[in-house]
Amino acid sequence: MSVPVAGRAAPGAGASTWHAAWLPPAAFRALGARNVLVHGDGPLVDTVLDEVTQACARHGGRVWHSPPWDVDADLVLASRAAGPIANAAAEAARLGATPAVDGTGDGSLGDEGFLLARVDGVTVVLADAPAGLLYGLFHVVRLGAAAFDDDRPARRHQPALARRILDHWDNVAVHPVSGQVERGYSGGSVFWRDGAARGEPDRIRDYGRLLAACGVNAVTVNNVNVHDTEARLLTDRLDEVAGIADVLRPYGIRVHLSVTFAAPVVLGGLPTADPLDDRVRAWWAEATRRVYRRIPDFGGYLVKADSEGRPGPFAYGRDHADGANLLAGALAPHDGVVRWRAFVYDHRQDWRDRSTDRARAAHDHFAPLDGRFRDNVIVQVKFGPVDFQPREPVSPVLAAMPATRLAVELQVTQEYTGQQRHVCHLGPAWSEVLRFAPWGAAGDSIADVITRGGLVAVSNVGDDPFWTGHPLAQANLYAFGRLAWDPRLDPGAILDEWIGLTWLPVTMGDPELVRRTLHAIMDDSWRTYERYTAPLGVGFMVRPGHHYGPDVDGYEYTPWGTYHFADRDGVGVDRTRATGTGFTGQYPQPWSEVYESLRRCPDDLLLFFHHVPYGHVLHSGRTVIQHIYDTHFAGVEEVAAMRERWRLLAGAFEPAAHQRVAERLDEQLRCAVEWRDQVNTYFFRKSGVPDAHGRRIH
Ligand code: GCW
Repeated sequence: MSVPVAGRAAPGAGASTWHAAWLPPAAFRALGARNVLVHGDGPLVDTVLDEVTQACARHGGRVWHSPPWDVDADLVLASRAAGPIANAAAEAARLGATPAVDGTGDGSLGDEGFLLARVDGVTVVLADAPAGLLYGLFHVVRLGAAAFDDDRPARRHQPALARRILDHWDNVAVHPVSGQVERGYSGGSVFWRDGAARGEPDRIRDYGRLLAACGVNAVTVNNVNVHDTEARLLTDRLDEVAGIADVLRPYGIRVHLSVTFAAPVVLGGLPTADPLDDRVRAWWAEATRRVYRRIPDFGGYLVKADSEGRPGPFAYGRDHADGANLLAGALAPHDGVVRWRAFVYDHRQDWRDRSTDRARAAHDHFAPLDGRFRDNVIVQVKFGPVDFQPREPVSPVLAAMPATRLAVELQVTQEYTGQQRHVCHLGPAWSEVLRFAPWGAAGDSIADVITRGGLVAVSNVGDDPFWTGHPLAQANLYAFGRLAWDPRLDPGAILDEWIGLTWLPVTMGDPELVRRTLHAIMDDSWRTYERYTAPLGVGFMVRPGHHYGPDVDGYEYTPWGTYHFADRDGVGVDRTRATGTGFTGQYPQPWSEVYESLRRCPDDLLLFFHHVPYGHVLHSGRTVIQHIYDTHFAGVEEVAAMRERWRLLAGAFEPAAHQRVAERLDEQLRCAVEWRDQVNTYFFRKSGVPDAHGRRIH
């Protein structure tokens, strides 16, 4: 039987109500059955030691931390700073592995890196800093028995990005519109409930542990829409933030806070929040000093300003650089950063005005400011120019600010990708973004662009027993962490890791069948979702407000700037320089030309960039209208097939997990049918063009 083991995942404690996700005790079997020597000291090394101790207690191995080391170790986890090990074989292994560190790069493993080597029958993990040892430990867990293969070559592992951050859109107080977690589909918040900190450190600790095991090293504990209660986390409610920081620290995770730009007014009683006002500057400096006094390793602030009604520098005639630099100045003495979101656009647009283009907004606002931001400002850019749609081009802002630290923001919470009721495995989508080369194949990729800023995502976690509502949505969280650690990883291989860690063969049965089935359901599920929703990159067509399910014209005549412009002749948004909004001009070559050209524009983004007649022939050889019909029929069939596949696994899992996914697949199919019928009917009625295959359209 293959089971994601229920029960408390963290070492030591008894059973609880949430699942172990990708760290069930059985995942530690290979490591826990061995003799393990841990060499080094400090809080994170203690975490390593705890983990190993629990694993060995469970699986029959033994652990040593201090002399006498009368052991033939199978695994040595050693901090290099701790010096020689007074055990001949372990020391020989340590020394044997060392040249592989010294021989490459700058001879250092950095703050978070580690070396994994196999020397004379001993597996060795070396690190220069305790966090590296922790990541090395989790890598050994990930490898399982393979970590002990004699032919394993020595390999250094270092994260490509130093900042790997999850933002929680969690409210402290339940908000009348957005609830406890804005765009949350996994129950309540793991941090807050009904206006107060939940005070459940076990669960937060388990969360931190899961995050560390996939590489995440920072968490923002409250929503970017900072309401009145949440604003006070910065001042008189700072203890609650510190409490969370204390619990996450042993897993190498730093805490960040979303703050309101109006804080000096709403919290400090000043008459202004003008970034150039000395009183305002002094207020932020003092507030920040207090934060660091209480949380010395505090990560920094996250700000949504002049966006969707949030306060910002515009009210004082200042720009985003003035605003961001104000907070950066307060944070700089403490080595903190401010992440300033580039998600700025006019949400009170007139739909009649074809010249305003929401896609242009971030670049229009931010590109001219390149070079003006202080060093500890990170401009955080949503991956696409509009808003986390299933398919968007990569934001041109990412190619327009070479003198600014940039981070990409992804959305793990599935606001626009099925709200964790639909299987939509996003690893492949994110991988495309990270590999995108804005200056052409020979130039840097997005992963290179964000080296100094990092990768950020909106978390999909809540207090749901499966953490993510849909048990298979855990894979998105895992994939985010792994891609942030190494953006070149293959998303299929990441999914395979997650499957191997999470769905463990516990007694009997056919783990390979489970693995194959999960791949068959998940690998292409993002494209399946795309097929039955808005076509060819045009986006939205979701129900306004909650954003679930189809409503083709739901946003068409609204102020939000998310239109498709379908009429009887054609569909799509003309964003060309020649005849449209000029958005294509925000890209460098070659994309500026590729997107501008009707002939060269990739099919999957055609309607994002061009308004075309229904009879326009795609590269695929099909007309746009026939593509719409075909993909919508195909998408539904694919979901039906997913559901069948899952059904075949009944009995292979703990019933609760199987049932939860089964119910959601029922809903996904219902919803996909709804999408298919509304979209196909809408375009049939608009265009009058029948389906070439005569299928039923209403
Ligand atoms: O997509 C929109 C969401 C809002 C969110 C906003 C943002 C937190 O619908 O709920 O607000 O993006 O990213 O700020």
